[in-house]
Amino acid sequence: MSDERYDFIVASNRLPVDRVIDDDGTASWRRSPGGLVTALEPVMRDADGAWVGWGGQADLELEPFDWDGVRIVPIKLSEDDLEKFYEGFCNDTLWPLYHDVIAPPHYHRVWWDSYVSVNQRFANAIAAVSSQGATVWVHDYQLQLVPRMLRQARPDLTIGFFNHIPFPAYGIFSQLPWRVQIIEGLLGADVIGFQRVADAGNFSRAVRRLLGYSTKSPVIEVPHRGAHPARRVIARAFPISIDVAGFEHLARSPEVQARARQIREDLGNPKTIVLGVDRLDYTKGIGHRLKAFGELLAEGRLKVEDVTLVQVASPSRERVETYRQLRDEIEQTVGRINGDYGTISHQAVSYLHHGFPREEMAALYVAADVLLVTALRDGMNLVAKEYVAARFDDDGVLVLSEFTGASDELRTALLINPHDIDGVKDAVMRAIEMPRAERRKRMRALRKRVRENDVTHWSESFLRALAEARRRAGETGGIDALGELEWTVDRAPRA
Ligand code: GDG
Repeated sequence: MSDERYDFIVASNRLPVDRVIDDDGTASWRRSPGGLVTALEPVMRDADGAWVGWGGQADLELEPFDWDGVRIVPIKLSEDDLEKFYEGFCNDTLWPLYHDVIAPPHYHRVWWDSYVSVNQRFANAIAAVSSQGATVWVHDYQLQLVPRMLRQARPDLTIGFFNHIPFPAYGIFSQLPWRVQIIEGLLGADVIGFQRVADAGNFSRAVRRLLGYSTKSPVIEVPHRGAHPARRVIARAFPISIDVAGFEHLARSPEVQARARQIREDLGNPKTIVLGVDRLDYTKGIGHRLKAFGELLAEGRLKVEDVTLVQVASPSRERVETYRQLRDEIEQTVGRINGDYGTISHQAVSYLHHGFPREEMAALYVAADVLLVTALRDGMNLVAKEYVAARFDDDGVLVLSEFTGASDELRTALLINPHDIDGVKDAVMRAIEMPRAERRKRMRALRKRVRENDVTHWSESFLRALAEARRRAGETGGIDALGELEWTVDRAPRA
């Protein structure tokens, strides 16, 4: 590895680029879709940044390289790491635990050992590329031990952590056999960001209960221990968002508009298109949504000629058994509904189990009269925000689960409790029958809210809090780098 050092480092389980093999067999890198890349790209370029993460293929050993002005530092994960760290501890222990045990979490000590060793690998790689006094931003539940490991190796660094998924209430979190290690791992950061105020509250409570530290929102006092001086850690909400202007721009394009018209035609010109877009994940409540829709058809409140439910269920974590079972259940339900209510010319549910380009997603949002989000627990839910961003015509109705982080902001959506199937059915009917004036009023309020907090605003506020934390800590190392970063953030274009 070269000895180049960087002032700003982002670490996430996946790199912001995907490795693609062209027809002639040569490998190249393509920007992966996703808001995080968009949010951090300007900051990364201006602040001389590096991104540390896994390249998406097992056993791939690659040297760091430059990609579009960003230094990419690939971390190798073996087949064994994937099985124990990624599919095991991340996706079958932490994911269900942090989503209110909707599915049972599995606790295996060998998975935990792998989690520790992969986190250490990330921490070592970050430490190796960080210049003196650099700022490091670590992302998500796969890397919760990194902040502490990094602080031990490099006390000169300023460390931020953002949790993209919920942080559960103490009664649930306390199941985790390694709960103290996780809390201590996170407390290595200067600023810990969560999606919702409630998530930050749950974290602070876990700190009080498990470690007895005093907390006064948003400050957690970490006492002096051994060679480590007392510190203050900030834990608070920074609700993530999307590239609002970019999404609206896409939705306005003539191609996307034409495609939206085509989609409606291809579906047999129903009066109403109801849309669901989710990774095929048990947290998204796809089964609850289908149940409500099926009952509305069974009761004759909806007619298959009038309404189509388009459900995009993008493939996810297909090597994890719970996800395989979920797919079978969902597809059986879809088959049953279509068998019972479909006609030769009209399908009740148009079910799509594949990923689509962003343009197609935008066209679906433009075509959909109602977007149905029934997540049983969701850190934020960006799909809801994308739908709002795409509706520059101030039309369309958002039906939104109150168990999403987005529901804290998007108060003029039709808010639902997805466990209350009758309530979901009534909300769907209300959305379908809503007069144009009410649709416009609600959508305008939603759009105002989403525009106020776009993804640039999100990353700026997090990095500002991090810079502030460093200033307060009174550290001397890296002050110059900090000044530069702040300047960059202030200058970052607003969408
Ligand atoms: C986690 C948290 C939090 C989906 N299918 C396709 C596609 N997508 C895009 C959507 C959206 C994104 O994926 C999904 O984001 P969500 O927020 O809805 O959900 P998670 O994947 O579970 O994300 C979540 C998020 O992190 C950010 O912090 O909000 O709570 O669970 O952007 O549009 N995009 C394309 N084709 C698809 O088929 N191009």
